[in-house]
Amino acid sequence: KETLKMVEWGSHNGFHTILGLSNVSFGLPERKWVNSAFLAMAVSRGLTFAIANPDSAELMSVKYASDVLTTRDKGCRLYIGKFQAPAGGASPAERKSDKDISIVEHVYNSVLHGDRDHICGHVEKALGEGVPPKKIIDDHLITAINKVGELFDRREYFLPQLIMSAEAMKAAFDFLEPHLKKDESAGNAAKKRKIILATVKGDIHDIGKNIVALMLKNYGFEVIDLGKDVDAETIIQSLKKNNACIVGLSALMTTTMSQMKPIIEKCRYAGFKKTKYIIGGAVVTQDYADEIGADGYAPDSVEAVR
Ligand code: B1M
Repeated sequence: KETLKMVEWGSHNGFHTILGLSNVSFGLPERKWVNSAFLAMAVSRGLTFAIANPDSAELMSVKYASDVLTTRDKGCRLYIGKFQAPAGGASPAERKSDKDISIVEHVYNSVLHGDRDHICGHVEKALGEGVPPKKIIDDHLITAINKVGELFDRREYFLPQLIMSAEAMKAAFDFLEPHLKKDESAGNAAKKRKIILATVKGDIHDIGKNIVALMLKNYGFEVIDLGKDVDAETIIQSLKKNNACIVGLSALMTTTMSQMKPIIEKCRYAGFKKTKYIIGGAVVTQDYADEIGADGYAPDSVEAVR
């Protein structure tokens, strides 16, 4: 208890602490369990270093798990690296050396490995080499996030990796947005048409919806993006305020696509009967759009513009 108090005092007062663990279990059988418990308790009080046996699997497992819980292991990279099944599709061993791959492969890999810090540099270089922004999105960013989805499906990737890949993807989109706007040649027909976009209530997937927004803007639509997890009331308020002629809804999950029907019904009930309602998202189909009385369905962003 006194030792733990001291560790806590050190961490609150700006000192690093180092602790030999094993005396605590002296004279006991199966000492590794007591040592591991003591390590976890000390880490929770802010211990910096431990003198411990790195060959003890139990102790090292506690160390990896504690580093997750204290956020020393950002994005759980080390924890997942340690415990992920060796078949992991993107394990470091399978990676080609950095110098052997093209710039667009770097872009792809940055999404695959959730590398938010370097993706924009790679995207910038790819643009510099003349790769069109739309091609970077379609052929490299989207294919990469789909690969991430596949690995997640196979339980070779885990939620933190999904999140980091999504964040890398977002950084790349934000970077590409002004470049896409330069492509505006085809966009005049739609100029000044307003469209409200939203991912439906209960659903926080917004990568696809953001791509659709980007593409619509590129083609001259004025996009009012209400974001994700959006309820019918928010959409109705936005319709009242903005007089948009189209509402676009996105849903990525079987559990949330059912939100689309009541949202459309509520908007119509609120008086927006002439408004067109279009829907999309990986789980949505033309049949479903017909079934819920949507005016349109688009499987991808290009079709959404059309
Ligand atoms: Co999640 N997730 N996720 N996820 N995620 C899926 C969708 C899932 C299929 C993965 C899986 O389990 N196999 C699964 C849903 C299963 C189902 O219902 N069928 C799933 C799950 C279960 C979950 C959680 C519940 C996981 C959990 O917590 N246990 C949780 C959900 C939380 C919630 O929403 N309440 C969750 C969370 C997340 C992250 C936060 C980690 C992250 C999202 C980050 C973000 O979006 N900011 C994430 C991701 C990245 C995925 C996958 C891997 C990729 C989705 C994606 O961005 N695809 C996905 C697996 C997969 O798809 N293989 C998965 C790329 C994107 C470009 O495609 O969105 O389809 P898409 O958009 C396309 C078209 O569909 C179309 O155009 C776009 C461009 O071509 N389109 C429209 C889209 N919207 C449109 C609207 C239109 C027109 C066209 O008109 C308006």
